[in-house]
Amino acid sequence: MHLSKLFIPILKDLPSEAKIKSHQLMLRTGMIKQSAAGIYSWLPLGFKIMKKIESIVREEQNSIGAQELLMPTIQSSEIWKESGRYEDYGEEMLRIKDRQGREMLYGPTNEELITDIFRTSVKSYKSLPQILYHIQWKFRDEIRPRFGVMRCREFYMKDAYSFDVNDEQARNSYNKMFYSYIKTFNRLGLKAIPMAADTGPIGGDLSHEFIILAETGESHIYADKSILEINLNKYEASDKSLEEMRKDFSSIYAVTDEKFKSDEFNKFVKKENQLKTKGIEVGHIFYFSDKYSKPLNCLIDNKGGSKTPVCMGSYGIGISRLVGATIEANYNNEIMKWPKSIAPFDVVIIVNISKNNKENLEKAEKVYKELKKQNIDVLLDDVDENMSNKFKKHDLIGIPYQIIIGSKTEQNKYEFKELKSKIQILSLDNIKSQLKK
Ligand code: P5A
Repeated sequence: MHLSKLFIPILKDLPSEAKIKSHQLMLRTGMIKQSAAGIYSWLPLGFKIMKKIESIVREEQNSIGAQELLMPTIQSSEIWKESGRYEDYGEEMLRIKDRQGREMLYGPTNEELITDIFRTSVKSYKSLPQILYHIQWKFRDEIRPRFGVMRCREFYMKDAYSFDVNDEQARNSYNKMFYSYIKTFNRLGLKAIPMAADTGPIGGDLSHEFIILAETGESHIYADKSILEINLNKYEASDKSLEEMRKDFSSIYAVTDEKFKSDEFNKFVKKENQLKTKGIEVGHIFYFSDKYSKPLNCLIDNKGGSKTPVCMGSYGIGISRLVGATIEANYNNEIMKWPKSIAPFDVVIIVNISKNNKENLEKAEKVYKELKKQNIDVLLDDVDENMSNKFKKHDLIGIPYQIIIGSKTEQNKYEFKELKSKIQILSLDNIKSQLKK
């Protein structure tokens, strides 16, 4: 890609409506554009990053055997009346009437709809366990949408639903998802802490929020630092080992402000181990057994021949929120550096073309072609602009590696830099192998 041809509407000034750094950066680098309060268009740069996050989430869901499907955004109110949540959900639910006067809604979540799909198809314990998921837009008419994509009204979520024959197996599904969440966030370059949580309008008695540390987060968190040290490699994929893992996490003090009591904190956590900071909820998982299957009559034949409501859990990841959360975790001192797994490009060639320097541009095009041949996703900054502006701009766009082609470069050597580190002078082969690594 050539930057001169890309649709990246960069803003010169800090947008005044944005209060936190992720919101500022996303507007400045043209990742999103607000279309109404809490509703955004995703422009090419932001969209590309969100899609990369989505693919990692999808790969990890598939790897635990979850099956992808796609449910619509608009739902009928009937099933919500069956579950009893139509009234309970209150003003956060966007209610719509179609031309026949039927009550519809823009789904804030999909427990009812997936239960309806499941109840008409699966009848026997023999086909369980199953996990189904989709990645789809949700709408919640938040009273105060703010902080850009962090708390918006329309947002993109991965939501999965597990179906099991009994409580014990349902807890195994819960643990499997718990494990896969920690792995997913690691791959996104984030350290997420699972914390026991309240269940709110989703319901149930077992629930964890996955929170990443960030000063600008909306949740206050209180934890024992040792929770950051738990090594996942210790655990195997067996039910027993995953139960152990969840217990190990749960045995270490980690709560958000809803559950915080200072006397308990001081009793259970040594002074030097106390971690008091803020965080962002990027995922939330729930086990609620028959809360939906019972009223919606989603029954399965169990081994003994009788019918029982299927045991269910639901598991969410805020994919659009993760774009902002990753920025909060990685943007410091006017420099953003995307984790390599989700960076918008692998590397940018920054070329000095002031005074119409044709020689530099030709050199840059050659390097560009070489890297493309190696399947490296490269951006060529061929915009006619002075170098100091270019550097400032790329500090914000956050592509993790830069090749700088300016007056200083000697024959067949290039300035190569990883963001936030020193420049190296390297041959193109050397650069290629570093990027490949
Ligand atoms: C779990 C999946 C649920 O909705 N039902 C299906 C359950 N859980 S949740 O905690 O309410 O949401 C899951 C994740 O979605 C993100 N999220 C949001 N992102 C941006 N703006 C919002 N207004 C918003 N609300 C929820 C969060 O990451 C949350 O963990």
